[in-house]
Amino acid sequence: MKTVYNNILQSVSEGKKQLAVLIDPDKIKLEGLSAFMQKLNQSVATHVFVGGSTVDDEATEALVLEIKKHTKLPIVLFPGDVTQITNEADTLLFLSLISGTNPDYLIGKHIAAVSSLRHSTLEVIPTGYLLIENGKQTSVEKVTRTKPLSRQNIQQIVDTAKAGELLGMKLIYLEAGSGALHPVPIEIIKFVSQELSVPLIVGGGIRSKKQLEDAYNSGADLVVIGTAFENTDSFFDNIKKQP
Ligand code: 1GP
Repeated sequence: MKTVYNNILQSVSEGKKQLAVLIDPDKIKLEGLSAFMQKLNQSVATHVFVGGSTVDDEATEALVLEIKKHTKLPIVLFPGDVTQITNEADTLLFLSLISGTNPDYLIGKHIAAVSSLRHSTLEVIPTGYLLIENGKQTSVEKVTRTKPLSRQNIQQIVDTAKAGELLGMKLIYLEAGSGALHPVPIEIIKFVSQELSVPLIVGGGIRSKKQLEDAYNSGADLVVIGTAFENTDSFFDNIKKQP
């Protein structure tokens, strides 16, 4: 069902903040998935994102099939590469890395994806993806061979995000990078969210409830968290559904 985007818009209009738990097929062990998903279902998470920078070809589909057995939450592909596209998910973030100038990540990979998407039932959401400097080099930077935008140059970040919206992108994603030392600064989230009329996703390096709330209070509509769950699932204690 192609409703994930409309549901995001609906939540934004109702002032409901959204949370995606990112599962990287390279990092999760399928044996532990059932217990992990049980905690996820008891949390306020609204989406499951699946993806990683470097993933074996078949791993994404196998993981999505397994996740589906455990949750009714929408499964959204957040792919590092074309090989991670699978019809088994609900939705695909069709990412354009607009903070960089590598043509592969602006149009090349998209063309390569068309043969998988032409007859697909996936909901495809064009998404402007901006990598923001976080204090260390991240996998996205290495894999895409692009430089992140400087945290100091807020206007450039705002203009890049707005350019994405004007190009027709339906979501803008501010990314500090998985395992970032510092999440995207709140000033950047504030200025970007004030400029946009499409929903704003923020992720990378968020490891505490305070950082999560800071991102929401600054204007993030949907926050993505992955690494905080990887070594321990105790982070779920911070985001339990209230009875
Ligand atoms: C990475 O934004 C996501 O693409 C989540 O980052 O793994 O640091 O939570 P973390």
